This record gives sequence, structure tokens and C-alpha cells, in this order.
Amino acid sequence: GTQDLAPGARLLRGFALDAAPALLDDVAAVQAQAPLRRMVTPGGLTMNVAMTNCGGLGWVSDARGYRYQATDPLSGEHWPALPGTFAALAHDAAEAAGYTGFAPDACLVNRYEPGTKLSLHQDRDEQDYGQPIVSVSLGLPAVFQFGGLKRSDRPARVPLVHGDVVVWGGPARLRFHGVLPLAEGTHPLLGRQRINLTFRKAG
Ligand code: MD3
Ligand code: FE
Repeated sequence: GTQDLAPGARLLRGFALDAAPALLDDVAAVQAQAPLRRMVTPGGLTMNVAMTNCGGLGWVSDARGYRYQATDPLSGEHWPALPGTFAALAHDAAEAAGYTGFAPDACLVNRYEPGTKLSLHQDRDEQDYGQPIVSVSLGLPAVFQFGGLKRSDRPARVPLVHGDVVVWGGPARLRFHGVLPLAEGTHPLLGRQRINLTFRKAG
């Protein structure tokens, strides 16, 4: 299965399981072109999660703020192209959740190791909040925090495992969310890591 976490938020358990080995080959190729790095927030803190991007636009954070841009600040080159495996999976997952024609222009690759967390936040850097976001979990399991439209709304906890896909849209699009510190463990394909692919139509 498929499960509604809230209006507009659909969990597709195991949707990426068969594609996972091919997705991970492409993650390795993306990382070889655009290495994972820990970005700095506008407030001067170094993020816990290591990140890179592929697609026409990539999400970046630095002293100047958060934004999407076409080039990798480390190299000055365009981000690697969105692999066909990624585009197909994101499109098919969105369709399974009721969004036809999803064509992401940005894929953020997030890498977690045991102890890594992502604090509660909203995704507000995209042009059109009418577009859904597709998120793919690979490797070690994580506990996802799914809050409300106010930071103070107490979040629900949703366990996400290798191969799970979540599609966030409609009334769920601006909900606060985060990831609790990853537990120690070893995954057969990824070792001591969790990789999350987040697909967006950012521009
Ligand atoms: C719920 N990443 O990169 S993706 C992020 O597991 C981010 O790496 C998390 O949050 C991760 O911004 C979770 C799931 C996600 C993405 C966007 C959402 C959940 C969302 C937008 C609205 C509500
Ligand atoms: Fe987010």
C-alpha cells in the first residue's frame, strides 16, 4: 500500500523498491559530478544534512539566503541533468497520488548518517505552491515529523523505510515537517546512510 497521512499527503509504501538499485547508481553518478556538501544557513549555522542537486535548478543556502539556481556554487557549472530514472519515478508517483503531468525541474539529494536530523521547517522557496512535491526514501529508516500549518502544531511521527515514496500537495503543501535524528544501523545497499530524493517544480 497506499495511505493518506492527511488531506493532500499520500504515502506510497515501497513504490520505489524495484527502481532503487538503478536510482542509487544514478545518485552515485550525480555525486561524482556535484559532491555532497553541508550548506550554511543565512543565520550562520552549518546544516546537519549533506546535500547536492540535479536537474535544471538546485536548492542552495548560504549567507545570502535560500534560493534555487541553475549552477553549483562549488564548481560554477550547471547541476547534473535529471536522470531519466528519477524523472520517470517522480512522474509515476505523482500520478499514483492523483497529479497528472508532474515534470520536476529540481531534485534535491539529502544524505543522512546516524545522528543527523532535519529541523521542522516549511518548503517555501518554490514559485507555485500548486505543484506537488515527491519524496523518495532510500537506505536507513527514518522517523518523519509531519506537523501543521503553524510551527507550534504538534507533529505526527511517520516511520519511512527504504523504497517509500510520499507525495505532498494541495492542503498539505505548506505543512511544517522535519526528520528526527537517524538511528544507528546498516543498510544492505547504502551502509550507514539514508538518502532522500526530493522532487520539485521549483521554477
Ligand atoms: C511535507 N526533506 O528537503 S522530504 C526537504 O527526508 C525535506 O530529507 C526531508 O524536507 C527528507 O525540504 C523530507 C518530505 C517532504 C518534503 C516537502 C514537504 C515533506 C513535506 C512539503 C510539505 C509537507
Ligand atoms: Fe522540506
